[in-house]
Amino acid sequence: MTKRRLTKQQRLRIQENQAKTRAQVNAQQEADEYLSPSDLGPEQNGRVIASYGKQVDIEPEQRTGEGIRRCHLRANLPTIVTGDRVAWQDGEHQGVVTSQHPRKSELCRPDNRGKLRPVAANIDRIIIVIAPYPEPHTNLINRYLVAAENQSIKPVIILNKADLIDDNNFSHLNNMLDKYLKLGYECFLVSAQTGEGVDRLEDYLEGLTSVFVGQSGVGKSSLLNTLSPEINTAVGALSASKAKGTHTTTTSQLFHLPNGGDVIDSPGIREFGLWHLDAASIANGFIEFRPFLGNCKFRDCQHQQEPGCALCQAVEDGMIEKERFDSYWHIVHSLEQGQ
Ligand SMILES: Nc1nc2c(ncn2[C@@H]2O[C@H](COP(=O)(O)OP(=O)(O)O)[C@@H](O)[C@H]2O)c(=O)[nH]1
Ligand SMILES: [Mg+2]
Ligand SMILES: [Zn+2]
Repeated sequence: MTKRRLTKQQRLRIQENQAKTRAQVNAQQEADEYLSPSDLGPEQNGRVIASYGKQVDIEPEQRTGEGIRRCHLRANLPTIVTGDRVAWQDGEHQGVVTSQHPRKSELCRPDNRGKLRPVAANIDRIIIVIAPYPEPHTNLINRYLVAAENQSIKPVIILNKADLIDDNNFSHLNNMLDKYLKLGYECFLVSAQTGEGVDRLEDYLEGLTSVFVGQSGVGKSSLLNTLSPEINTAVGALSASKAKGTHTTTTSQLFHLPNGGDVIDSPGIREFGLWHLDAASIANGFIEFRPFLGNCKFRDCQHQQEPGCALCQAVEDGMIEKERFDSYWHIVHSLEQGQ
């Protein structure tokens, strides 16, 4: 077959047609956007279960998994993210989000320029998953805790792979969890493999919106899969489409657990906690430091060996564990080195 070359005129006509099609699509979108309120259904409340930048999927309130509608966003709305509660109106082709309800909490991460941007909203718990293997590092756990505390979202520690606890690692893990329990953190023991503790975890998650974070290999995928098999399939597809650069990718998705409770998940959220924080925020994220912060002799105290440092004194008096104070320093230094 001979390859047909297009004349200049034919090429122009094709371009013209493409431009026309694009204009029609844009006009339809604009028409949708400027539908008068009378063309739209009554205002109702809903929750964003996926966000695609200029569009979102909304689930009507009280209708779990039903009546999900793609909506565009009225101009001048603040950034709308997965988990947001909004007012919206349904339309013929699409709905319209008309306002955002106040957020209870937000999970933010820095963008390319270092400015914090919300990636998910209205989260009740950050579930930090650890396991006997890969061995849990307290510095990493503390870093997740600090990140959660700075976003004012309650962190919980889950030790997964309980089936791998043996005589060799028992006392180390027990001591570690004991210290976190004494600081007031809730801890759970589960095994995604044997199902041990999973019922208790399901009960705990009921009525809450949670995110799961933690080092690679601790069993986040396995746990989420045990709780709701749809999550990993969807999140896997999400990261695959991101790798391909598909532009309809959502930043995160909200999933309902069969027994009640919601999980917001995305590859980006699983990495939460490894982002930059300044020294003051890090100190503030060590909850037992809080009563002493602001009591140092020098207002700009670096809590090193300055005279009159309230934190150093608290460590000396046994009010703050030396290990946590050292960990504070470790995190400050590692972040200074951009890690
Ligand atoms: N023994 C045991 N292995 C587990 C458990 N949960 C997950 N694993 C294994 O740990 C590895 C990492 O799990 P994965 O879910 O991919 O971890 P993720 O990187 O945190 O998502 C896999 O080989 C899992 O089969 C568990 O409760 N017990
Ligand atoms: Mg995984
Ligand atoms: Zn100080």
